[in-house]
Amino acid sequence: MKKDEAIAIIEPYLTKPRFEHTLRVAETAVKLASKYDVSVEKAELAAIFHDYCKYRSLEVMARIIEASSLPKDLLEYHHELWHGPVASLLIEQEYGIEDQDIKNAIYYHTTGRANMSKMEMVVFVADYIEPGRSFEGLDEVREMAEKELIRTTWMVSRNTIQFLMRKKSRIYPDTFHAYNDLTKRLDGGKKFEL
Ligand code: DGI
Ligand code: FE
Ligand code: FE
Repeated sequence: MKKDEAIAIIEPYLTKPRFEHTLRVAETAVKLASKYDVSVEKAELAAIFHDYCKYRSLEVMARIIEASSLPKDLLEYHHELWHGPVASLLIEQEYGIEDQDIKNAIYYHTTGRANMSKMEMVVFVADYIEPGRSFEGLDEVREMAEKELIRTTWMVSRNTIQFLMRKKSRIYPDTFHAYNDLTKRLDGGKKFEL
């Protein structure tokens, strides 16, 4: 699918600020993809669709999760976690997008997971650092994004968990799996770190 076609598909489903966020995530993902040597076209398409289901009704998303192969434990966690997995399913059903790299980048863009691919990291990081964002500690993450993809992804994962814990939110297992796995990849798999 061409970029312009994808943009025309998602626009009616999003608010204006969310649409603009999406375009900035796509631009950021393109830059990261070319820097870190993953397919620019796939990263761009994944970014364009990453929040495709952000504003679907909770009832409809819950029904899709129940009726599909998506993990049912999603329903026990915040509905904010549903839009990525649901979008990865719907883009295949509705537009025939079968590419697993694209689908995984969309699926895991909110939580991350263990063993993230470079494509998954590119979209996960782009969503966090796009120029419209203003999180605490973002300058440090943006600087790192110029240098090291795994360390950058680790910072995003750590910051997200810290933010969620401060809010006393429940944290989905994949969110922790991402952090643990990235920590291991950074420290070379040392076994006895506290
Ligand atoms: O869709 P966006 O707003 O662009 O960004 P997103 O899909 O990365 O994240 C949506 C929200 O989900 C964000 O506030 C962080 C939150 N989140 C990420 N992991 C978890 C989580 N919320 C809960 N409750 N549990 C998680 O594990
Ligand atoms: Fe999202
Ligand atoms: Fe987003």
